[in-house]
Amino acid sequence: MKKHAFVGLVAALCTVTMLHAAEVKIDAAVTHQTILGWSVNPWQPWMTPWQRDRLLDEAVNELGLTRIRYGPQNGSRHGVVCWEPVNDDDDPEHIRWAAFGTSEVDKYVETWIKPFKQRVEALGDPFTLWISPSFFNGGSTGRVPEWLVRSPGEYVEYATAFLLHLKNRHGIEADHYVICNEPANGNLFQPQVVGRMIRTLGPRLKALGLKTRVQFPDGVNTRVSWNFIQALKDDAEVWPWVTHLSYHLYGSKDERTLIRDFAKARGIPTGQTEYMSQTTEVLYDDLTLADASYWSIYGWGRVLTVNHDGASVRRESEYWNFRQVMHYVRPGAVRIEAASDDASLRSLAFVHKGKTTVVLLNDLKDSRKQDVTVKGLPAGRYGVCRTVNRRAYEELGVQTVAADGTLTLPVVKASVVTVYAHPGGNLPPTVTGFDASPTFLVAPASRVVLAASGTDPEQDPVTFKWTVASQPAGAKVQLAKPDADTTPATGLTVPGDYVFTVTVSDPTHVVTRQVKVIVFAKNNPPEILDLHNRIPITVTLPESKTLLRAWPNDLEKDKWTFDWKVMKQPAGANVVLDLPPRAKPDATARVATGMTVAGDYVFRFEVTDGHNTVHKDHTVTVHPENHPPVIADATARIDAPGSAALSAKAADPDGDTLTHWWWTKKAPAGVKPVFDHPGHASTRVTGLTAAGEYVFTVTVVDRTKAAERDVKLTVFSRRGR
Ligand SMILES: [Ca+2]
Ligand SMILES: [Ca+2]
Ligand SMILES: [Ca+2]
Ligand SMILES: [Ca+2]
Repeated sequence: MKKHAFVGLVAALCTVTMLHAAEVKIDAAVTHQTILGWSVNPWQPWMTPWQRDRLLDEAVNELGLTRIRYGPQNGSRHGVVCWEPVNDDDDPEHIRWAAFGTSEVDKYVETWIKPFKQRVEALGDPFTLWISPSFFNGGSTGRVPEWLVRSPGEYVEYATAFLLHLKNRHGIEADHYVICNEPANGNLFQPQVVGRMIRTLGPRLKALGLKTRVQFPDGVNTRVSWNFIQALKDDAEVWPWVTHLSYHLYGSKDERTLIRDFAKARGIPTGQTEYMSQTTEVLYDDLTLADASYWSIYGWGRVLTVNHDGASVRRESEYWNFRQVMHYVRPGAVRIEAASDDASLRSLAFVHKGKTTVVLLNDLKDSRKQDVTVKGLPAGRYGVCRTVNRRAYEELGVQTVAADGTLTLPVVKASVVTVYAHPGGNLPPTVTGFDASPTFLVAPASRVVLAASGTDPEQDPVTFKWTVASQPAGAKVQLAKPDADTTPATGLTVPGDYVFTVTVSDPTHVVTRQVKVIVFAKNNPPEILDLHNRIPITVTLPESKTLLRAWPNDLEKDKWTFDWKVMKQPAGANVVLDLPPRAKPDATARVATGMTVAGDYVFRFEVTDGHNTVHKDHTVTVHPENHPPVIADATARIDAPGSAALSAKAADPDGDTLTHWWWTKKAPAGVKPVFDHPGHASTRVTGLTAAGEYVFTVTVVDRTKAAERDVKLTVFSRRGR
């Protein structure tokens, strides 16, 4: 009986194996998009330089990111300098640099862009940068100021000043510029506004000698993006400047193939540029349905987290999955056909510099353990590695593909397997973990456990050695098992920084990593990580309220309590702070009302963890009621054939800085008048090449309000004269 049962089991296993043997056919003759960049928008205001380095080593060298998203600061965040908080002056053709928040940009460039770029280029890959400003009416960025949205001249100054500062001060040129992050999603950037900005920005970028071109439209989802593309598809003045079609995925994902086909017809790459719920499924769909060339991590979401301890960085759920693609598929790689005959096993293949990489994604709900035969591989040696259930990746050894181009691999459920061309020789081991637990100590605690892990492409034995690199004077750290991957470290008895080195070796290489543990002398006070007001950001009477927001964090996770205080308000004002409607009772946000008098209001956010109390003050300035500019006169006078002089006289009752924008409201069919200085009170307009009625409009804008005046001009044909 027993014997028969055993035979039966073997037979069943064989049947299972037979049934579940998928085949993936690689066809390098069928090529799709070229991969151009893996993007991220680095941001971690609380990290230390040590953590920044650790984060970027992981993000660039290991995960494989190559591209940064960054944008001008808008809003009123405590301690953050905005890019152009008020219009710099009355001339969009003149940059008054003192009015721009260059220090914030400098800090960002030094903290993130330069060290990131240096790491990408050290790998021999192209670094790329895209700029994306946000103007959410209800968000922390605040609604776009009137002078910025009503004058393409001012908008273009805002954008080009940013790009020029990056280039002239830091030698960094952005590759792409987005007019507005998620246009029409709770902001004023409808398709015609975006179109107007592109038409003005494009020629200016060229005139300034900038290589930056427009990324469009970065809609909140594929439907919105497609609608923007459709709205501007016939605008011949827009498309010469657009070099990247992009979309987010919040909502409809169904228009990816439409965007792909439109982009293909115009020879433009596509990209998925933001989504907070990234998975391998989304990555696969973006690469295969949209033919995405650019793909983005939002923030460090789902890949890496900087802990608040000043020393450690944590890998998140999708880190290892995405590494299976990004680490191996580098900018320049061309996606080629990789057809799987099993819907539960998705496959991707790429060719780069003559080398083929294959990724098998066996991590759908209905995926199962099976042998997979890959056909069509160029003969040669291949490294095979995988991650299972999002755990640290492991090398599975080197395989040789013979002239038949076939490789059969056992593939387990919930795994992502990468087959990469082995460069020959012997490769060093990869360190897949080097961490302390806990990640920090508060005296008198004095013990941590250090743990490292590694994997070797040739499956050489990997050995570990832990040493103490530095410790505070007077400390005598002991490592219980320094030759093991994991060892307790005791004797961290003196507050300060402890740095441990782990040496990870195969028989021919030595790789080192460092782990820092900070021992704090006593409990840490809470940190106020964010403090700002919004809705509106800038309060102008008769508006008299705003929303205050704060975000504290406590390192030891002590229970904290907070208090808001009004520290200062103008005489006659009577500010009241209330919990926002529908907010949870313990929410930190407050609605401030009763700001009925112009002047500065100072709000204090105070937080205590029972041991320490800290606070930050935030000033909200309430501006007096604003009166729109008054246009006293506007004239047009023909001064030469096909040319006219336009002039406006405007004043502001409050003495605000005014900016002008001249545009053509009406012209005979086919005529495109050109303004010398559309942003000046007086400008010449040329190109009035046909007889007929022209209407030129001047828009004059102060801080929050605009006035407009039409000027009519009739051009007669010579015969008519
Ligand atoms: Ca300006
Ligand atoms: Ca200016
Ligand atoms: Ca090795
Ligand atoms: Ca005014």
